[in-house]
This record gives sequence, structure tokens and C-alpha cells, in this order.
Amino acid sequence: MTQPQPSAPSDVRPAEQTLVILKPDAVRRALIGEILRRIEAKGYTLVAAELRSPDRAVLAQHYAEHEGKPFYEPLLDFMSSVPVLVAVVAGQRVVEGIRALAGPTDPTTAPPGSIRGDLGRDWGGRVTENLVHGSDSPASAAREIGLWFPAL
Ligand code: DAT
Ligand code: MG
Repeated sequence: MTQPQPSAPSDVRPAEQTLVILKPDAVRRALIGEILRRIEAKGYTLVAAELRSPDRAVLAQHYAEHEGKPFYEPLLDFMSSVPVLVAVVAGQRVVEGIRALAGPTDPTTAPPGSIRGDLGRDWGGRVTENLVHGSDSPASAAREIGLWFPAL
């Protein structure tokens, strides 16, 4: 895939890509703009973005590592409750960069300054609502981008 590259010496480390999902709570609360603003302000590049109503099979593959956990079915219900914004974001070390921007899973204790820490809270549901998904490793990113954007 081609993507905008800054003018840089030829020995610059190559950009990597990660999968980002703005989850139903972000969409419902009209926080898409605010979250994308933070990602762009950090300097990362959006290479694909689309509002999707994913079918359960895609969500089941996306969250396969959590199958069997008590929050798995509520998580799939939550993720299919309203359309989500699915995006591919690029930049050097973007996988760990997006995880740092998002903050840890629990929004109650996620540090202020992070997306989850600034914008999220516990709403008392069976699944933790924390606004944003980011791939947890380059291998996960490749798998998830292949799942959501097979043409890329
Ligand atoms: P992350 O999204 O930080 O990578 P994860 O992969 O462990 O976290 O879990 C996927 C999502 O499932 C997470 O964003 C919110 C939900 N979740 C995780 N652990 C949970 C728990 N103990 N109870 C309820 N929901 C949970
Ligand atoms: Mg995860």
C-alpha cells in the first residue's frame, strides 16, 4: 500500500500499521472527532476509515482470544449495537503509540491524558466500555487489518 511519507533519510525506520476501532460508546457519545483528533495530533496518518456494522462472525474472529470469558458474549453484543468506525492508522511504532494514547483497559483507572482516562468511565454494564480498540502487537495488527480490510 502506498501512503504519505515525510521527507526523511533513507535509513528511517519504516512506518507500521495498526487497526483502530472507535467502539459503539464513542459513536453514541459523538466522540469520533475528538478521538481521531488525538490520533492525528499525535502525528499518525489515517490510511483507511469506514463506518461499519460488523457481522458477528467478524467480531468473533476479532475477539477470538476472549472466547469463553464471561464478558465475551456481552462484548460481541456491545460491539454490534451500533455502527463502529474502523480505521487503519500508520506511523513508526504506531502499534504501541496507539495503545499508549488509548490507555489501559479499565477507564476508571486509566491515566488522565489518555483517551480512556479522559473520556471513559464505568457505566455499570457487563462489558467494559472504553471507547477505542487498538491492536496489541504488530502480529495482531496484521491479523486484524487482514480481517477488517482484506483489500489493503
Ligand atoms: P484491550 O481492549 O485493552 O486490548 P482486552 O483485549 O483485554 O482489552 O479486552 C477486550 C475488550 O473486552 C476490552 O476493551 C473491554 C472488554 N473487557 C476486557 N476485560 C473485561 C472484563 N474483565 N470485564 C468486562 N469487559 C472486559
Ligand atoms: Mg485487546
